[in-house]
Parts: sequence; C-alpha cells; structure tokens
Amino acid sequence: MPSALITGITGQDGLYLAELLVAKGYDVHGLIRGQNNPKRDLVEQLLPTVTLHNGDLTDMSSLLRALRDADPDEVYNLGAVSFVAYSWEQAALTTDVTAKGVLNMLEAVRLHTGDDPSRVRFYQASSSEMFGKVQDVPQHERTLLWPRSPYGVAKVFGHYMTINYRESYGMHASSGILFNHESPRRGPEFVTRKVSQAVARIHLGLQEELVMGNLDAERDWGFAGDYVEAMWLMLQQDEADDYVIATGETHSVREFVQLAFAHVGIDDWERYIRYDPRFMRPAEVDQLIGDRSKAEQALGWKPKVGFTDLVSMMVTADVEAIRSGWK
Ligand code: NAP
Ligand code: F7E
Repeated sequence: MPSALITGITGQDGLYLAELLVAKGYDVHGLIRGQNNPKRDLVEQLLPTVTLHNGDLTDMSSLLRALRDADPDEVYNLGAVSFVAYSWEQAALTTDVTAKGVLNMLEAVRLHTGDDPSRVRFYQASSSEMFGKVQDVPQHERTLLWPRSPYGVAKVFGHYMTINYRESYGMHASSGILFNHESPRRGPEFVTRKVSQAVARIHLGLQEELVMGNLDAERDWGFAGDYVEAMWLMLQQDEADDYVIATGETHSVREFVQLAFAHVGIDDWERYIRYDPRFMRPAEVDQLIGDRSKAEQALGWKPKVGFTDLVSMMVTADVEAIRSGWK
C-alpha cells in the first residue's frame, strides 16, 4: 500500500487530495497544527482512515517526527499562509511559513531519507501569484517570475528551493505552478467563496449588499477537485519536473459576480454591490492566464469543470448549506 503525508490537510486542497489518495488505496497521513485545531473534527469525520500528526511547518523537529511516524512514499507540501491580502499584514509570518516552511520540509525529507533522497517523492504547491506583473501572456513554466506580494515572494523562494533540492541532492521534487482553483470548500476570505456565500444569502433574503474591492482583476479559475489530480500525476512520473496547471481561460471578478447572481435569477446585480477601498491591495496582479500545454502533454491532464459550472456549483452548494441549516 503506498503512503503519503500531506501538510495543509485541513485546507481546501488538502481535503480533496486526501480523498483522492484514500480512493486510490493510499495510507494517508496529514500534518495538523496548533493546539485544539477546530478543523480536526472535519478531517476525522470526512476521512476516518487518515492518521493525523501534530506539527507545524515552522517547527523542524515536528516535521522530522511526522516523517518518522508516517514513513511516507510521497509528501505533498500544501501548508501555507495562503491569503494574498493577509500577506502584507503579516509578511514575516508569511515568510516563515510559506517560504522557510518549504525549506524546513525539504530538509526534513533529506535528513529522513539519508543516502537515498529520491526514496520519498515531494510535491511543492507553487502558485501563479509568482508571475505577478506578468512578463508573458499566457504564462508558462519558463516565464520570468515577478511576484507582487509577500505571499508571491515567499512562493518564489519555495519554488526555487524545491528545484535546488532536486538539482543538488537528486530528490524527486516537483513543483506545481497552480493557477487559482476554487470549490465549495474554498475559504470564505477568497473572492469566489465570498461572492458565492453572499449571493446565496441575498437570494434567501439574509443579506442586502456585497462589499467588494477590485472587480477588474482577471483570474484563470479552475475546480480544486481537478487540480489535486494533477498533483498526484506529477509524483507518478519517472522524473521530477515543474508544471503549470491552469484552464487557459481568464475571467474578471466582475464576470464571476455577474454569473453568480444570474445563477439565482438576479440580473440587476450591480445594485447589490458596494465598493470599499479596504479590499484593494497595495499591488495588484491584474491578469493571470496559464498555458498548461506541458502538463497536458506529459501528464495527460486537462480540467474537467468549466468556469460557468464552477460558479454554479459554488452558489448551489452555499444555497443548499443555508437551507439545510434551516431544517
Ligand atoms: P488553504 O485552504 O488556505 O489551506 C492552507 C493550509 O495550510 C491549511 O491546512 C492550514 O492549516 C495550513 N497551514 C497554515 N499555516 C501552517 C503552518 N504554520 N504549519 C502547517 N500548516 C499550516 O489553501 P489551499 O487553497 O488548500 O491551497 C493549498 C496550497 O496551494 C497552499 O500552499 C497555497 O498557497 C497553494 N496554492 C493555492 C492555490 C489556490 O488557488 N487554492 C493556487 C496556487 C497555490 P489550518 O487549517 O490549521 O490553518
Ligand atoms: O483574489 C480581487 C482581488 O483573494 C482574487 C490564493 O489561493 O490564488 C489565490 O490568490 C482577486 C484579486 O485570490 C475582493 O484583488 C476583489 O485580484 O480570491 P483572491 P488571489 O489573490 O488570486 C492564488 C493562485 C494563490 O496562490 C493564493 O494562495 O479578487 N478582489 N474584491 C477581492 N479579493 C478578495 N479576497 N476579497 C474581495 O472582496
């Protein structure tokens, strides 16, 4: 039975990936941080066969202990401070977790595997935020990185450190440059879930307005359930490598909002929107669109869920969640 250790198992991607690996017959282990983490119950209910290990990406010995106890064939490093807007407010914490945490995990794997560092395959959750002020359209694996936030800078560090461990120690370490991916499990601080929750509440008469920042930003949005499949595929290759994972389509935040309202039959959506500069960022990533041709060719990966279906899935899930709370 293959085994895997997932950092960030309580997050959106961690849950989908753990479900995928359990379905594939893996012995799945997850790193869980903090005292009395409120998401422990959720993981245990959803994934009763998964073993949780206490640990934190900033605490190297806890990572070594988790590796010793789980003894995984594959490590998926998904743990991060992942909210871009927050990364300006806590840049040092973001650097400790999202940048240095990657080094800690790579080094822990290297120490754990001794003289055979390729024995454990490693996945790093890199991000399209690394492209920032984009230097190519669409963005691909060789596009110059120009991050625009402390989060983006931290991800660039983790990305190059992963490549460096592959080149220095022969580790099977791959980096997935994933563009935005969403789902009904997306954290409510991210724009898509903020919108889907608000639209559901407005539709059901529980909320009157939706307060937003920059509606002009454009993102390449896919479904998280599709994207975790790409992570797994990367670690099944003979050679480790880096891959862009994206839909190849870009849409504005405005389009997302408009479609979400349309899904519940509201066409005059603009009357519900209030602009608040509080949600603007010190530096914005204006447009992202990814070129996934390498992943499609080498991994045979393509997204299954399109933009309109993604918006509908998220709004429907939030309407149903509120209604089920009424029963
Ligand atoms: P998420 O929902 O925000 O999950 C982040 C995870 O990291 C949570 O499980 C969190 O644990 C954990 N974490 C935070 N600080 C930690 C620490 N100090 N030690 C150990 N774990 C810690 O993020 P996601 O959307 O699933 O994304 C997964 C990964 O992919 C992240 O690295 C993210 O930066 C990256 N990524 C995401 C996207 C996207 O569009 N979703 C795109 C590209 C890259 P708690 O639950 O305890 O807070
Ligand atoms: O913002 C604009 C905002 O916070 C998307 C993370 O998973 O994907 C995510 O980062 C856009 C930005 O995601 C609001 O200015 C407008 O242009 O949903 P977001 P993100 O910053 O793209 C990348 C790939 C990651 O790696 C990250 O971990 O939406 N926007 N108004 C708003 N954004 C938010 N959050 N809230 C607003 O009210």
